[in-house]
Amino acid sequence: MEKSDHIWMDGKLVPWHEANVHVLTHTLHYGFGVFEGIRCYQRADKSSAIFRLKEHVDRLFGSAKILGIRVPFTPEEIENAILETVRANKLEECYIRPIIFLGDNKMGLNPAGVDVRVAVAAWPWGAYLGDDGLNKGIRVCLSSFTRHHINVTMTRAKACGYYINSILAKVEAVQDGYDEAILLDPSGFVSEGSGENIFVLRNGTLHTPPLASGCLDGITRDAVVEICEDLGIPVQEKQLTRDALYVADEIFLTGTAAEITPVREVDRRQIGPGHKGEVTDRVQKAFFDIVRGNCDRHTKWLTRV
Ligand code: PPE
Repeated sequence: MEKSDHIWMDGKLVPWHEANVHVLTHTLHYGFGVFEGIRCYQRADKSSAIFRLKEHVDRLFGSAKILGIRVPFTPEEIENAILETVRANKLEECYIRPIIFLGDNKMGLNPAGVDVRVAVAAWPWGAYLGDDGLNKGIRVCLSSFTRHHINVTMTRAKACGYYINSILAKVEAVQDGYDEAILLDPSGFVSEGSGENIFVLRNGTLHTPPLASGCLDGITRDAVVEICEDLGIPVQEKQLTRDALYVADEIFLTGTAAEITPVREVDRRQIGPGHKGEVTDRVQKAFFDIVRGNCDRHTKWLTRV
């Protein structure tokens, strides 16, 4: 990864190499922490803006609330910490990773009395599934791993430990020669990718699984729903079966890291034209026009650095 100069830790910026924790850090042992992934884009006028900063900070605090973690900062303080981190590192475009984790002053499953700590890192991160993936589409498989049940973990939270499931699915997919994994929910309906929500086009309508499938309440997913309203593309939340993916006209994945990534193949079956479809292309263009400032729609989604 491309390093930057400073990381914000517990209230102040420290040099990248000094942003360390003790080996008995509670979250390192049990995965009980929450995090976010946010992107900052350089705009046409050369300024930089963070995409949906407030929504990401809201979800971060929501995740902490779900897990019962009391954050020793206000959402405004964390928003400012994020802006300060991007500015201090002089990054025009970057990926931002805020994390709330439990410290090292007490071990054991009951987190009562353990220090709650917060860090914000930012570094340059290009296309998550490759430039080719973004332009031509990726190859995915249905995972042998099942996405979390909504009442085993609570899937509205973006919690550290939940990602064991995503990592297992991702590693299996890559080892089997695919770019990404799609996970089914415990009832066998499509949920999402290892780190992306999914949209499926069939006969002119885009479908995306409901949150009850255990997928993350994706902020890019939400943006796509609004973008499609602008474009006049109907979107419906719908339970989708595995074979609905096979006969889809187009499929794309959405996420902060993955942005809008077309899917050209599922389980060795070509999807639609076998490259980025027309609707996917329209949604992707509209998304990049908004984040890169080539249009004046949805400027409320952008926070100037
Ligand atoms: N589902 C999962 C499981 C997920 O991790 C993400 C984001 C999404 C959906 C899309 O959500 P949103 O970013 O709000 O549109 N995954 C983050 C972590 C990726 C990583 O490899 O780390 C991200 O995209 O930042």
